[in-house]
Amino acid sequence: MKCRVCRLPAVIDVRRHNANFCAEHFLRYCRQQVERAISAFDMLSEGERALVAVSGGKDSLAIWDLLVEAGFEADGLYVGLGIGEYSDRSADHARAFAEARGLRLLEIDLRDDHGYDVPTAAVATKRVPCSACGLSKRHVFDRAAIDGGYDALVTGHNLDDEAAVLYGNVLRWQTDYLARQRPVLPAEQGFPRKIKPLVRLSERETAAYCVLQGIDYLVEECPMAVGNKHLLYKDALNDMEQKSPGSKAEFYFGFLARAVDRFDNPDSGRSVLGACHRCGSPAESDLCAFCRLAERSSRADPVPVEFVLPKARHRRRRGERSPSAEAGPPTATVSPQSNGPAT
Ligand code: Q46
Ligand code: ZN
Ligand code: ZN
Repeated sequence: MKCRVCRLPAVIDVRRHNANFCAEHFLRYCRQQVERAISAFDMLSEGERALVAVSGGKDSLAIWDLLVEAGFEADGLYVGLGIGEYSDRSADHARAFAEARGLRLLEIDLRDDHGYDVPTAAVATKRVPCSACGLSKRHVFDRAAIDGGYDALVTGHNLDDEAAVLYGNVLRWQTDYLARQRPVLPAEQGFPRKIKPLVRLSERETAAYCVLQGIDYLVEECPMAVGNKHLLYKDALNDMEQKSPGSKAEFYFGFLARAVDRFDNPDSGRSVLGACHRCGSPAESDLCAFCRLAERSSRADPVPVEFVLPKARHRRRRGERSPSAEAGPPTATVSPQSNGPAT
């Protein structure tokens, strides 16, 4: 197996491009894919400041690294979710990455700063943990990007994430979600611009990028992710990709090129929003959804993470594999591992 560019021994194959790369040219390929995404979708311009939502996993650390390498001013934001030891370990990886590179990492802790954590919110509001978590993260990231005067909020969603979300939205014909499933959402009504510069790279490629760049990311998945539908969709798409390389990219980029605009519906856009009386964020009523969740959850007794994990424990006891297993390691020489969804 030889590198497509220099003919030296390759360390990774990228089947959807029918290409193999040595370490140097694979890293160059990753940088080019990110630059192409940024310019093709007008994500970020020279001199603009970005805030990267950092989880300590491969995608968020890879995109932070790639943006800084590309010359952008990019700070990180880590949100402590209170998901037991998993959160402690993710914070360690995010901090170590920032410290080693002299980058600025902002930190917000749901328990310290808002009086609750994800397991407690899930029980107090009778939501599934990922729903309570997603709502919290979206609010905290949006708020921090606006308050910090950043030009864009960056998330580490990769091609696998976007194809899986698209698959789920199509399965249920969630037309409102389909209309908003774009790699860049402009700033509007008190929300920051949101960009996903990793959409041209697969999960396996961002993991390989980290391995080759010496980025020590958290491999472990969030314990709440086990059994969630996003991972099932990823599994289904991985099966297809293995038999027909390039399917995921065709599915996702074909949607962006030929279908997403068809879901535009002026009546289904965000209604004109007022401001939350408590935090000032855009809201449909007196309190925004986050403040309602925070108010209920901060009044509840703290719930240990184990309490909201029965399904995951049950699956592990039965010896089932995690649905996030990837389509196979890149090569014998680079063996990055998978972890949970982006950010
Ligand atoms: S949403 Fe769900 Fe993730 Fe939050 S609870 Fe874990 S798996 S971290 S991206
Ligand atoms: Zn090469
Ligand atoms: Zn609010």
